[in-house]
Amino acid sequence: MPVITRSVCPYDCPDACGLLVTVNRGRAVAVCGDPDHPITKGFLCPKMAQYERTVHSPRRLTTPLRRTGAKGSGQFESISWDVALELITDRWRHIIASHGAEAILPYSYAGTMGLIQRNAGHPFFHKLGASRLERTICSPAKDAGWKALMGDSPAMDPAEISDSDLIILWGINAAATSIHAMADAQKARKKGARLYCIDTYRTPTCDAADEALLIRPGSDGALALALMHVMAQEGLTDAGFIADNVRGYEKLAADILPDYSPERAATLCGIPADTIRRLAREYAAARAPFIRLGSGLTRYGNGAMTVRTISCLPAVTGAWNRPGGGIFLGTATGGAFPLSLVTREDFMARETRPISMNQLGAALTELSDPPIQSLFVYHSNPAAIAPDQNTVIRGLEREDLFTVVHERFLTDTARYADIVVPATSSLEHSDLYRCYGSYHAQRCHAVIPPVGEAKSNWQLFALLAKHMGWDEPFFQQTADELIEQLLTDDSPWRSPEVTERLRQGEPVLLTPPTPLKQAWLTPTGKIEIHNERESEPLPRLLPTHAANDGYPLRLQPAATPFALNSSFYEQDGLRDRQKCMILLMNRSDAELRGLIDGTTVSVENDRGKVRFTLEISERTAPGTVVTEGVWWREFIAGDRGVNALTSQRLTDGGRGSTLYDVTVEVRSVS
Ligand SMILES: Nc1nc2c(c(=O)[nH]1)N[C@H]1C(S)=C(S)[C@@H](COP(=O)(O)OP(=O)(O)OC[C@H]3O[C@@H](n4cnc5c(=O)[nH]c(N)nc54)[C@H](O)[C@@H]3O)O[C@H]1N2
Ligand SMILES: Nc1nc2c(c(=O)[nH]1)N[C@H]1C(S)=C(S)[C@@H](COP(=O)(O)OP(=O)(O)OC[C@H]3O[C@@H](n4cnc5c(=O)[nH]c(N)nc54)[C@H](O)[C@@H]3O)O[C@H]1N2
Ligand code: SF4
Ligand SMILES: [Mo]
Repeated sequence: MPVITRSVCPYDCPDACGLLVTVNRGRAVAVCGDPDHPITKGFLCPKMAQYERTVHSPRRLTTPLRRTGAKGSGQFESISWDVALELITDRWRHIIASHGAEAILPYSYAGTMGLIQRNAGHPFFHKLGASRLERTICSPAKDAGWKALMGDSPAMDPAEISDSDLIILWGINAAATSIHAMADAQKARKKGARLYCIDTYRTPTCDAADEALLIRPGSDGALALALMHVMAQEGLTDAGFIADNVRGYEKLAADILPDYSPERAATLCGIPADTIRRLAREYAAARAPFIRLGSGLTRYGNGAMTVRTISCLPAVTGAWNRPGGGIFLGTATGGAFPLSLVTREDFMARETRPISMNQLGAALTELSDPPIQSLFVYHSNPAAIAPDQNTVIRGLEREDLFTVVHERFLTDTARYADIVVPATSSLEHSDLYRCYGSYHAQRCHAVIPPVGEAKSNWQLFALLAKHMGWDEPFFQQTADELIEQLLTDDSPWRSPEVTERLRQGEPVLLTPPTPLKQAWLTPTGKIEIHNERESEPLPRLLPTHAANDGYPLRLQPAATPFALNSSFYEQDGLRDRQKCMILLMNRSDAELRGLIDGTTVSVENDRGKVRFTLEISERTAPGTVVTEGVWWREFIAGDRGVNALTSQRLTDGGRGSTLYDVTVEVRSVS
């Protein structure tokens, strides 16, 4: 008899949806959205609607593998777990003896977001004394920009969007990346809210908005400053709110805003001056304007400053004071569970060397003292997702580099491994999930047995600890025991009743201990538009990195609704919906270069050359080309993906990635 069990979507998405999984004879046969989950409300994105096809994909890795061909060739033989663990730990003992443990680099990110499995390697590598990875590919510039203005103030409740009368989806492709936020925005729109979308190309989110503004990549700071310029000039700011809550607005108005007239901003950001004026007046006149800020605009050399500048808007208009008004970047629920019980920084004998995950290429090819001798990758696919793919691959090809990959599939990265070990999917292990799009949390158990000989991240590190000869009881615990420790601790975020419901596997709402939108947790207690602790004390437009690279077209390596970064390419149906690795280009740019729709083109810059199929499209503005998705190499025409064009340069705050800060030239391939 089929049984239906609750689970949680493990992927790096703001929603952490509640799942109902139908299991028959140890196999997941259907997956649907939990109608009782307050965010999911019974509907899933197209990626997860057939999750069973990922879980039981014929491409799943089922045994440990040892490389038999050249690095990257994908030739392997099956070996036992015992042999794999011995090979790994033997080699590490030699490396530690000759180079020290910092010659070992763990690389992990967000294949699974569960608190136990995601962080399972931390205690192991802390005790080993390995180099430490700065896990900064995604949102640190967002955090840095927010912090510079708002300090530790918590995010507003995103559900307030339903009270808003003017919504701006800014640098977020919510129709693809935050489908439940998109649904909420549409519901508010039906109630009368006006919906704007500000993006660099016409996404499905733009199509669903009342008005879409297409902006030049990396120039949103100019738009935000010009909006404030108009508000200042026309007396549209909220002087009372500013006097009580804001520090340094007068300095901004005197020293910076005069430089950003709508006319000047129009030349910088490409949005007409009249449109800027109209938006400024509408925004200021709205009762409760709500901005949902995405990550697109943060991935530039000026990303943190852009976030900080846009986040000034609800402060100068006093939008924070009204239900539905404010800006939402994402929730931070780190305090809800004592995560240090999992990550165990105290296992580190001393602070070890930090290495940016955005600069893996440089780490593998340039670092000395000690050079990286072993790379251990788990729940990440750096050969595909990390910037500057050519340098990353040059590193992975090093004969003297001992690479181990723990994976569900033979990814681009796994193809370069010396040893591959099979990983469970989320339906095969326990975990505890919180999310960054709302204040929900949920715990789940395995609903099916492991596929083949797959082991969870937690089990893998327990086994590695055993093979290292470590006998601490910590590494002998099960994931369930560790989850129970996270739940046992009292926390102001959850009452005993909420904790009990979590234990039972129900989705619950966590309660942030500080009241939202009421107290500004900055050193001065005010929103700090002027912040002298920053190297730039006031918001202003900073340049992007690629502005001076000397290539004429801006490249946007954007998200697709049918994959999540490089995940989900194992599902044939989802891949078919993306067709192939496409480059969207405006007709005028194509004509200028004599490029023909449907043909193969080469996209080039100093870092690489990548082949795409050209699609001439009015979805992109002249000067900007777009590709969606992070394809696996086995499914593309050339031998490099989009990240052969992106760079290892970092953001202005938070040392984040600058994946959108890219310029290129495009040629036909004859
Ligand atoms: N379907 C799907 N869902 C996903 C993902 C996925 O790959 N696919 N990825 C997940 C992850 S890890 C993350 S971090 C989130 C990211 O989700 P989002 O926050 O939506 O971020 P992006 O999709 O990177 O970028 C959003 C939009 O910003 C635009 N953009 C780029 N540069 C600029 C700019 O300078 N100004 C403005 N205004 N817009 C700009 C891009 O064209 C894009 O349409 O989504 C998560 N959800
Ligand atoms: N061009 C371009 N590059 C990008 C982006 C982009 O939009 N465009 N987005 C960037 C962003 S925002 C992010 S967050 C990063 C994401 O980069 P990653 O975190 O590397 O994300 P994925 O590409 O989803 O790869 C995750 C891998 O983990 C594996 N996995 C899943 N569950 C488990 C598990 O339980 N255990 C183990 N061991 N493995 C598991 C999956 O099979 C998958 O291969 O990519 C970045 N790179
Ligand atoms: S990827 Fe996001 S929208 Fe899709 S099921 Fe998972 S949490 Fe929900
Ligand atoms: Mo991300």
